[in-house]
Amino acid sequence: MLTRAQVEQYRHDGYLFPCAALSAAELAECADGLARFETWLGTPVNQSDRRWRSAGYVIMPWLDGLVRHKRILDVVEDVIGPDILVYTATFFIKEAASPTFAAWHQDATYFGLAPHEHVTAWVALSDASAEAGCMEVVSSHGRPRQLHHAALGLANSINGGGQAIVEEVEEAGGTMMALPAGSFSLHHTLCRHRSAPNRATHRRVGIGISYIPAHCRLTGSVRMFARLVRGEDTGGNFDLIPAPEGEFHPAAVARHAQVYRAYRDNYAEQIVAHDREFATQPA
Ligand SMILES: O=C(O)CCC(=O)C(=O)O
Repeated sequence: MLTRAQVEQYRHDGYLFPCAALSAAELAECADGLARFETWLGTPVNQSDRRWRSAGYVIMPWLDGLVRHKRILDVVEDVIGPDILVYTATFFIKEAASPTFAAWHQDATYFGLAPHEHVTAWVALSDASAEAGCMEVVSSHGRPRQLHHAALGLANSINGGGQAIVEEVEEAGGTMMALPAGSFSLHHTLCRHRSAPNRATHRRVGIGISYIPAHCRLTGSVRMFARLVRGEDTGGNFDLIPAPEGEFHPAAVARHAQVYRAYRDNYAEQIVAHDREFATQPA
C-alpha cells in the first residue's frame, strides 16, 4: 500500500518507483513460466509473432496469477480505486546487448481509453538497470497532456507502432526508473517515457500490466476484452475474460486469438483517430 505522499507524488509526476512485489520463489516461478512459454513457442518471445507479447494471462495461469498479485493490486488500487480491470499486459524483453529500444511516447496515444486513468505496472522479472535499458520518465508536473505522435514503424522499437512523439518537448529532467528484479514501477497513461538499448550482458525481462478502473471505456468502435482482477465490473464496457482452463489449453488459445484481434483492430483504429485529431489542431 502507498502512503498519501506517494499517491500525491504519483499524481504530480505521473510515475512512481520502486515498489516491492515478488519474492525470490515467485520470481523463479515466473522465470520457469516464461521458459515453458518459449519452449511452447519454439522461439524467444521477441522472435515470435508479435501477438505472443500481448495478453499472455489469457493462456498462462502463472501470468494470470501475476496480474492478480495482491501486492501489485494493493498499490494499483491506491491510485485508480477498488474496481480494477486488466486492459492488456505486454512482455517487454530486451536480449543481452541488443538494440531494442522505445522512443519517447505516451501509452494513452493508441489505446483509446477514456478517461485518462490507465496506469501501467511495469514488473521487472530480471534486473532493469540503466545499463540494461530501463525506462526513463519525465515528470508531468501535475499538468499531463496528450502529445502529438506518429506511428513511424521505427526499427527495433519495442512498441507496436514503432511510434514516437513528433512535437518539440523539453529534453531535460529525465529520471531513470531502474528496478531490481521482483519490483515494479507505475506510470500514468500520459507519462512521457522511453528506454535505451540493453548494453548489459543479461536479458532484461519486464511485463507491463495495463490496469484501468472499471468505469473506463473505449472511444473507438471496437468492442474489447478485459480481465476483472479486483472488485466489480461497474462499467460493463468490456467483455470479461475468464481464467485460463490450463496452460496453453486450446480453449484459452482460441480466446487469446479473439482478444488479440480486438486489441490490434482497436490499435489500428486509434492510430487513424490520433492522426486525424492532430491534423486538425493548429501547429
Ligand atoms: O520496456 C520498455 O523499455 C518500454 C516499456 C513501455 O514503453 C511501456 O511499458 O509503456
